[in-house]
Amino acid sequence: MTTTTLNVPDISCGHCKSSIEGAVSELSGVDKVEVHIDAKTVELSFDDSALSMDTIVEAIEGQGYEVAAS
Ligand SMILES: [Cu+2]
Repeated sequence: MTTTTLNVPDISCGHCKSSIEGAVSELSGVDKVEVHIDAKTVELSFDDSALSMDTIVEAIEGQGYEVAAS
């Protein structure tokens, strides 16, 4: 299991939170996804043998949010 936090500067409200959490939680291999609106971060825990970080980033970007380089 891999745990990481992504910076997503465009997160601003509950709608952002639900669209990102919804899209990422649909991916198989995701154990936990939590968007922190104030910090503009996405906290993740996932099975890295089932899922790559790129796939998660693509799911977030697919919702219209850019993931900042960490
Ligand atoms: Cu929003």
